Amino acid sequence: MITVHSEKHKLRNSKTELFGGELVEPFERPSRVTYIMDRITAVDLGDVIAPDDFGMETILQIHDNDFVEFLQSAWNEWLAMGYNGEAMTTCWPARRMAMKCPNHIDGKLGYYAMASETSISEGTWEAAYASAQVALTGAKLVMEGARGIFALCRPPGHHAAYDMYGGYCFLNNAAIAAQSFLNNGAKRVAVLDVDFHHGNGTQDIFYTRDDVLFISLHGQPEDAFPHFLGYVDEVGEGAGKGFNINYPMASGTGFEEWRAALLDALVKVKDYQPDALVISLGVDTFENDPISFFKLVSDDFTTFGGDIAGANLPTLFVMEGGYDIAEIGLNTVNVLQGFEAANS
Ligand code: SP5
Ligand code: ZN
Repeated sequence: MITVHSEKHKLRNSKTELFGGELVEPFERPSRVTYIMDRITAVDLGDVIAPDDFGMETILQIHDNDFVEFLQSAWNEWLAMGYNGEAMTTCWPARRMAMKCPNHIDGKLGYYAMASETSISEGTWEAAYASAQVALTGAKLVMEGARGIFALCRPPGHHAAYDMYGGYCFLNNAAIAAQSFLNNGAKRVAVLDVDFHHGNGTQDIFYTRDDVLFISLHGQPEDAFPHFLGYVDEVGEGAGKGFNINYPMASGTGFEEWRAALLDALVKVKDYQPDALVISLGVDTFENDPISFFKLVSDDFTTFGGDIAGANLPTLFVMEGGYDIAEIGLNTVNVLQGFEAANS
């Protein structure tokens, strides 16, 4: 399998994440990609290629223009204030407050943030842009006939909504890839999100649309980030009704139960008859993940890669989360190898 990878991910190297009331080194850090690349090389998964540059067009079909401009200017606006730390929000438009974007960077951060753990740092925009180009390049290779492609996106994307960043995400790479399939002739695209966390951003972006089926398997919102979306009764709206499906699961969920949800989801994917399948691939479902509560073991990732291959669809894997850094390479590449073995 070909991997698309950009060195520019390293430009996203924030020093601070708000966790447990402290500023800690972010879980979402550059070495995640180093470990994945090391494993790709070690098992000789296939060629690794740099992305093309497709510009802003598809990004602006998915995201609000003012939001994208905010991402581009936020770091400099923050620096201009003379602050010493990285840019993070301390306020929000909470219930019954005005939904108007303020002028001051402190207000803008609150307006566009869906969570405050994620600092905006120097180079964040450049890395997020490159990550979206990795996804777009992967989509192009699938459209040209590849059965499976790995878009090694970093920073991740599935928490980024039409006009919100957070959860370590800035641009929604999976949504941008799905839109790119549609722009180039696909009639329908399915996005299946297997990251531990609910893909609130992807759900938000496609909630009223019937040309993208969104399905997410995740820790139940009562107990897991992003906490405010991901319930079973969120089924889509208007034309999108019936095209959003959530599988929230409890703390301690192991592979048997998780796989039953996956197989159910894959039946719904097949019934939809999409022209392409995008997998939002997070491996934070792993038993030793430091911020999650599912109990998958490394061999389970191989098994479910094979299950995904069983859908027999042109498939783009888009990297999302996974924070047990020592095992992230093994678990991620196991999915891709499981997919390839089932296809051969
Ligand atoms: C892409 C992705 O996986 N983003 C995840 C962002 C999660 N950020 C908030 C984490 C809060 C975790 N609290 C867990 C407590 C564990 N004891
Ligand atoms: Zn996650």
